Amino acid sequence: MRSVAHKAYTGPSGGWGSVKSLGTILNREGALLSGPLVLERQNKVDGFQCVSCAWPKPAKPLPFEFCENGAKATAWEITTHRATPAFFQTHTVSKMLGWADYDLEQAGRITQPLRYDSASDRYLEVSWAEAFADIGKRLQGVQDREKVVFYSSGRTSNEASYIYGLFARLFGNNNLPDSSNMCHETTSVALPESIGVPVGTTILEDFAKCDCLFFFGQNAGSNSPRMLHELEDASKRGVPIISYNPLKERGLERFTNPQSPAEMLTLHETRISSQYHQVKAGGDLAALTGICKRLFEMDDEARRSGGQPIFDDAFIRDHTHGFETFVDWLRHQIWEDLEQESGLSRSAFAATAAVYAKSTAAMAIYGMGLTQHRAGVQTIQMLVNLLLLKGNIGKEGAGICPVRGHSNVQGQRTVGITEKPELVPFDKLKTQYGFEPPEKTGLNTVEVVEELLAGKLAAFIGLGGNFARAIPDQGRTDRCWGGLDLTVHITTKLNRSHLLPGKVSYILPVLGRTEIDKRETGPQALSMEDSTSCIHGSRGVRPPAGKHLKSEVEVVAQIAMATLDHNPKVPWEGWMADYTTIRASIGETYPENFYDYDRRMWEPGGFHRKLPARDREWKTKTGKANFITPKGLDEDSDLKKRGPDALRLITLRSNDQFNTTIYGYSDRFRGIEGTRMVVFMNRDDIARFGLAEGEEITMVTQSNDGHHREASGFQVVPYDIPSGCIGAYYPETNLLLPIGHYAEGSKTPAAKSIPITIKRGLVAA
Ligand SMILES: Nc1nc2c(c(=O)[nH]1)N[C@H]1C(S)=C(S)[C@@H](COP(=O)(O)OP(=O)(O)OC[C@H]3O[C@@H](n4cnc5c(=O)[nH]c(N)nc54)[C@H](O)[C@@H]3O)O[C@H]1N2
Ligand SMILES: Nc1nc2c(c(=O)[nH]1)N[C@H]1C(S)=C(S)[C@@H](COP(=O)(O)OP(=O)(O)OC[C@H]3O[C@@H](n4cnc5c(=O)[nH]c(N)nc54)[C@H](O)[C@@H]3O)O[C@H]1N2
Ligand SMILES: [Mo]
Repeated sequence: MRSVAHKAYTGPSGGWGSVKSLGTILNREGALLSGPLVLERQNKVDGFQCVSCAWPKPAKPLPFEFCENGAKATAWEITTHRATPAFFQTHTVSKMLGWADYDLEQAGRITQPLRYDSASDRYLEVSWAEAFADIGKRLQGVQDREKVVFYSSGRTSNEASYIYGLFARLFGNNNLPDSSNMCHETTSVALPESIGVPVGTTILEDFAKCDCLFFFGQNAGSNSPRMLHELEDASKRGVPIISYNPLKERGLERFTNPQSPAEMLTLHETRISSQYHQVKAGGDLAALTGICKRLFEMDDEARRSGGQPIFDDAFIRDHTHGFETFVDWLRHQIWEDLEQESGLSRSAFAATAAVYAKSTAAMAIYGMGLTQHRAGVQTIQMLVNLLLLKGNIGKEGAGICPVRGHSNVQGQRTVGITEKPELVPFDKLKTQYGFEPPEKTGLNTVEVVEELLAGKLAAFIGLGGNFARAIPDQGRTDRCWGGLDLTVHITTKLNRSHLLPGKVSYILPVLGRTEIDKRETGPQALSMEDSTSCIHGSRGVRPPAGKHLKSEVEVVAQIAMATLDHNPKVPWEGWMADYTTIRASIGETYPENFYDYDRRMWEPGGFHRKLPARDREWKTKTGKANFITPKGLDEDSDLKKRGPDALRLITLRSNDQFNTTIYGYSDRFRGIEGTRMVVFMNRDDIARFGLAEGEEITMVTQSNDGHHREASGFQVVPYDIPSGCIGAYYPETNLLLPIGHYAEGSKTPAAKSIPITIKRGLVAA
């Protein structure tokens, strides 16, 4: 076992630590030796879009427009390590199932298509032609078309996503779950009800114009580090940045710009947050209620004393609905309840309200700390309520800013990857392709897992991602994959999902986004949409990692052709030969957003998709922006019934991973080196349970669905986290997350509030 080394990190985010960490991975992956270093082409017009997060790429990029983690993601893809057929000859699947996630991906880029051979328990080389023909034949043979799942992870381009969604519908279902179901689906459900759009309303330029920033449950320092430049600029302008987060995250505290020689040499640090409130996990709904309630008091006092009202009366009158009901509900909330639920004092709400009251343009940024809770939808809607009180939607420098995860997760949704048929213009698909798309709502991620557990699925196709490792109840589901007739993984590197084969199983290796994708008509470009609804072109610049690799577009098209009856209206061959024709087809399906697509995607900074809420056009049922009054304040009322020993587990990312891809064992900002098997605990809780620092504990999930879930071997690390909350890394904790524990309304797994108890040692009672 790796030993824990916990030493509090005193440096800033960015800075020399960032340079050192990057050097280590570039070296290890051989990225410095394997031809031209491509980092200078990252996030540039005519270069490639970063494969890491979805933070926007500015029109006027820095000389090096990438961050430590974006560069790590590139190094990970351009690695010199290769997982060849000889590698798969050497290692059986059962043996590799025992390997750590890190070791699996360290095998390197997969070079040839592979098919599982159960007799030898190995993946063996197969030809592309054989693979496509067999997959097509087996899919054709599935009588009940509802039993096939077409998963995708949010890295896939708009072009591959569009044809993949169409393939599923031509095949006969809307089973298009995506990583977004585990991520910002809560946003996609909450925002349309509130403001009539499923995505954020801010653009990069708003940062320069805002005078107040809220930061709820997003860890910019690790997960969207390029945002630190915007935050640094805002901080230097004196903009207050108010953070709500149970953990003190270094990126939200202070930053040294690694791209500024002056800052690096003088060790200059910029403070990021001006207020930092360590809210209890799941306590944001109560905290936001407290802030709104205090604002209401202040507004009342101002009006009574003849001062300037705090609320934007004209905006509320002309643009919103539900204000009276909301205010009436606020009046009835009791301060003590709000304090108890949030773990914060009334003075914290007042401090936030005082700053907000004075602001003229405020932005609210948030991430998984809000979406992955049972009350996630209501919490996001409460954050919008706070903005609406002062007219902060559809105004320069203001708005709501969900920080998306994967680099094209938002774009996939825009071009049709969704299980919800009402989000896709079926009338357009009908005329374009001459077929009747299936009307029935497809399965989302949670529902796929439920069907998997019930033994009801026949086939699973994964366009990227690591579904089996990223989902809840990973332990229980591991045993079910073998029951499927077919599993197909379209991928770049080996991961755990590939080691859970169905009766017939394929691994199909594809080009990464950094690589040159040459077709009959020349090198091809792809496109992605960032967190601010800007669509960018992307062109690979490196030679492919192997001569047998195919593009995602080709793999999807070939499987579709092998599976579906010929339809002259669907130009699979043409799409494969020239991706501009896919963009033309996307433009036909979505003319409002994608006209002149091929030209506009190369505009510096990308082109903006139309967002009615930005222009104060409200596409909601009431025709207005809605104040939505929550049903209650509890994240998990059951937890109280479970007694004082029940804790709320937050599952987290380290600074050395991208989701289930583990780059290494160093979480510099949290002072963890050499291991990921740690549990962050408040010192009072450590004392209360009679534990010692470094002691190993077992976590046991508290659930009433009749299944026992436990995980052992987590070493106790004292940490600045509210009592009653503990933190541990994802995906090591996914076997503790029950499939039924998700956000109401969106079914996003509630990975930030798993009710658990702990036991000493390795064995749970
Ligand atoms: N380097 C790197 N970049 C990434 C990723 C990665 O793994 N590595 N993943 C990508 C993906 S897919 C996504 S979705 C994003 C994820 O990026 P984030 O949204 O930042 O996700 P997390 O790291 O899971 O945690 C979010 C933060 O929420 C806080 N938090 C937890 N519970 C609560 C709560 O109840 N209230 C509040 N206010 N805060 C809470 C945690 O302390 C943590 O700081 O990043 C993307 N970018
Ligand atoms: N407990 C807990 N669970 C969570 C979360 C959490 O915070 N806590 N977060 C959730 C979130 S926000 C997300 S987004 C999901 C992530 O779920 P996924 O998106 O399914 O998982 P990733 O780990 O991002 O997928 C990594 C794999 O993608 C493949 N890959 C990489 N690049 C490419 C490429 O260019 N093409 C193809 N075809 N494949 C490629 C590689 O094989 C790599 O192993 O996990 C969710 N699960
Ligand atoms: Mo995500």
